[in-house]
Amino acid sequence: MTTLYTMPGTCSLSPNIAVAWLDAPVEIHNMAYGDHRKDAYLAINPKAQVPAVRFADGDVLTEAAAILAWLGAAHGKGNYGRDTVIGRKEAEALSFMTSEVHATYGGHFGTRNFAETPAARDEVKRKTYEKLARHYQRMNDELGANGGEWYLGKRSFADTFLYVLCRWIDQTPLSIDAYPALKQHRAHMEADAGVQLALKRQDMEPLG
Ligand SMILES: N[C@@H](CCC(=O)N[C@@H](CS)C(=O)NCC(=O)O)C(=O)O
Repeated sequence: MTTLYTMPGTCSLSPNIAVAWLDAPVEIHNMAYGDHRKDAYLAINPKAQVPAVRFADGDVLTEAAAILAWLGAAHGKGNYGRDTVIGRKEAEALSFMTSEVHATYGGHFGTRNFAETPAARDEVKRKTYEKLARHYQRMNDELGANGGEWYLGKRSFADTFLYVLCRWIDQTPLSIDAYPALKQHRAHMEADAGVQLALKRQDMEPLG
């Protein structure tokens, strides 16, 4: 059996939604927060991060964008080919969301990794939220320009990662209210049966 490892609240929700959308034969193993640092999981992913996929032969795939690319290729029934405009744009959007926006969240979730004194940490946070605001504005504008329903104008895995980012904003001083297209997208995602199933499998609730 192929297994996707997740933890509540984390970006692993993105491939979890993709599994639900594709009805892919992938078991969801939702760990309690902290289990990712225990030996059993470190043997699977020594980076101590989710998501990770373990295949029946023991091979392991990590990194959300790579897992989504594999899911589309293996289980997308021809709808997730990269050699199409949407396929190329999806790869671009997922790289941006994971390597730029998610990485910027390091200054919020892991401020201590960037500065030692309380004053320096405050500065890191201030700069982090300034940068995140620019990222959210960019994504809001992109979504709006593409019609407002799906990030790329048509449903893609970019929507699954965008939803994660639009949940995390509530943990920052920024507000989803400042980004009307993103706010509408978040509500739209929460009305989706696949998203609801993934949330349940990951022991999470819609934000409403
Ligand atoms: N570059 C990785 C980042 C994965 C990552 O940062 N995962 C977070 C959850 S969103 C994690 O597992 N953090 C471990 C922790 O909180 O200690 C990816 O895109 O998959």
